[in-house]
Amino acid sequence: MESLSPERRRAFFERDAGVESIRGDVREILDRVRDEGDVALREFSSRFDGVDVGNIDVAAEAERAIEEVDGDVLAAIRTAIDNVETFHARQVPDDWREEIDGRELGRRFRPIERAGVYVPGGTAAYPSSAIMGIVPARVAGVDHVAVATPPAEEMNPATLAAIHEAGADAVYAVGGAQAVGALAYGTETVSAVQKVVGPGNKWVTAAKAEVRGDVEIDFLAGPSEVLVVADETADPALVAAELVTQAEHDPNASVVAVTDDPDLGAEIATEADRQAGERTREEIIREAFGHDASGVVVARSMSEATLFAEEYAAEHLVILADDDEAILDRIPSAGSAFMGPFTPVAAGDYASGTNHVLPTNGSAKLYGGLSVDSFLRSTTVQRLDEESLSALSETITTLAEAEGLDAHAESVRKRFE
Ligand code: HSO
Ligand code: ZN
Repeated sequence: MESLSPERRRAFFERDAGVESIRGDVREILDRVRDEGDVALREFSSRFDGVDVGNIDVAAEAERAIEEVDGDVLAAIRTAIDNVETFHARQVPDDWREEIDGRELGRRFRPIERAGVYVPGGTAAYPSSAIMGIVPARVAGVDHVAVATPPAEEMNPATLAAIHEAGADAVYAVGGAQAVGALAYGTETVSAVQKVVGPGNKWVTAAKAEVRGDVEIDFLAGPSEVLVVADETADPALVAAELVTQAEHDPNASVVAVTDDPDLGAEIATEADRQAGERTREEIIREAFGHDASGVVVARSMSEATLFAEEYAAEHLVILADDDEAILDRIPSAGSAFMGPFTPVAAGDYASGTNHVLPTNGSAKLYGGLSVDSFLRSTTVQRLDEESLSALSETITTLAEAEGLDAHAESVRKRFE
């Protein structure tokens, strides 16, 4: 990739979608929510969302939305919930106990008790994100699932209906950093949770980074990203469609195609520009295309393209290439992989069953997407008998004495007095 300057490499691989530079402002918002509760939520909703919020608790409105929402939309919501439930039910681990060298050892899984799900709003409505956050929590068995979503004069009935249908226990009209603060610290109306999950814009993402430590979070799921790895067999129109799709989410989205074929690269760029002009959210798409962490990269070989993809660690990895499984094998770091010409990211965004809450900004190097595991903790369990403890006593007492901890050694010896 001779054409990639060091600055461009940094833009791709150290992208942060504007999150770091707003951490200080976000901290101030969070502190005010912690100190002033509902008063601060109302003030921020009026300042940032332009809404004078009546009830912060909108559970009743969510229930009513079932009647108001279009029948087709409600049916699609229910199909998506079913598919997401089926896929996530496969993830529930069984408790186990096994005899290992005479010792009974095992692992037990239990849900956390209280989870908070952020459902984005803003320039688009996100009923699908409600499904992706709430369903895995419920499948895991979380007792209390609270949802926060931005307020509006008229809240989106599809989002509210999805929140209700997916099975939330509490619904609050609050968005942005202040919503994360409310879920993390609690207010008069919002009761605090143990873990805050969900995707969001840079404000929500920066807020999650700030509250991490006070509460658990899933991971940073900021503005959308897609990386398409394409060889000369790829249809440039499909590659471009994937770029345009994630770009329409957010001006801070990062959308990249990498290929070893310079002609294909040029066609993708032309086609993406053409398709952008056909979309209703053209302005957002062009802004996302315009920053340094988006673009078409021409590699010298597919193996170089694959190395680029691994280093990039995309939220969404699309592979449109002859040898797609071999390429995937060489890219351990990706939130979700979309294989072949009939697998648009939109399938996973809405309805195939996989989760669309995925790690961004390269955190796919460390994390997988939201799953049932995100809402579980585990306990190891053991039971030894006289024989199995005796077989280990020498090892334990030797190590205990090497650490200078003779009470540890003695606790073993006592069993055999
Ligand atoms: N692509 C987004 C999820 C989404 N797409 C919601 C459509 N609606 C997550 O990265
Ligand atoms: Zn999407």
